Amino acid sequence: MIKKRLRDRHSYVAVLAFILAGTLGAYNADHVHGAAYSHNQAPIAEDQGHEHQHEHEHQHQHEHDNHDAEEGQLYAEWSFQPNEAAAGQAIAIDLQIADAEGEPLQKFEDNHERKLHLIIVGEDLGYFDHVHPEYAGNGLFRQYIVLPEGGKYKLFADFQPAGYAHTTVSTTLHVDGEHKFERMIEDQERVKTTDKAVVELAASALAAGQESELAFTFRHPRTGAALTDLQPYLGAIGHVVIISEDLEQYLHVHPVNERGNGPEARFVTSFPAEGLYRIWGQFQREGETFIVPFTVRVQ
Ligand SMILES: [Cu+2]
Repeated sequence: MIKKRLRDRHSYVAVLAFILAGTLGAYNADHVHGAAYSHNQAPIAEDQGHEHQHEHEHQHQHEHDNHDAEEGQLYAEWSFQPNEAAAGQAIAIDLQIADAEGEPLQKFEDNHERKLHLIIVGEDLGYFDHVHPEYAGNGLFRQYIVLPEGGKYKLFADFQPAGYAHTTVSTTLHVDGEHKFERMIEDQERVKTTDKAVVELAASALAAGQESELAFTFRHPRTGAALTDLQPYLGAIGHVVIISEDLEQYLHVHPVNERGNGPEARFVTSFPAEGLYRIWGQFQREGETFIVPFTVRVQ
């Protein structure tokens, strides 16, 4: 068993990969090339993104959870079918979550209308997807995905079992197929255009360890008028996911002004280390969600 530690602000939660006896047969060592065994390498990202929001809204609950989590250990096992994943083919992702004794956890708190958020990114952070696996009961979440290209992907799942701290686990998935790696470059202009909105990002204090505010402003793609018709997506004006170029840092941030409709959505977070980061903002308008990626350098 491989043991890694999750560092939360108030607590340490050990996350261990555990292997269900019944699934051992599926993970033949000859197939390590595929997705198998990626549950053995589950580095845990610090879970800073949620904290700001919780500080404002759920402080008592959060402290209580952290207290409980001090004794709490989680086991998280990822598995994939088929073992040798290929571009363009359906892949079943299972994530089994259990307690320190290996008993499946039963109850998960809703966080922004979902029990578990799964983010899938390509190694060069070009590909991004945000999905919500179905809870099958007994601590098991399942998601089917089709990845368009080959290469290395990183998966981050964040969730909060009842009585535990908010937790992020991650793994790596290798997919057969062609892919051209494109190195990220910092945006010179922080303006992105989609068919739903022109989105401008203003970021203050892009310095490691400091509180940074990310303010997104929305204008109509044709008229340029300030938009005030953003719709709530998963219970908030928007959702922001931030991942470092080295894929080590994962932040899932919720807005300061949860209930707004535009023209601005503000988020507060803290980048844990310097370097390049990609920031994806997800918003909804006219019944459709849209995603805007930005690349910033943190000093
Ligand atoms: Cu989500």
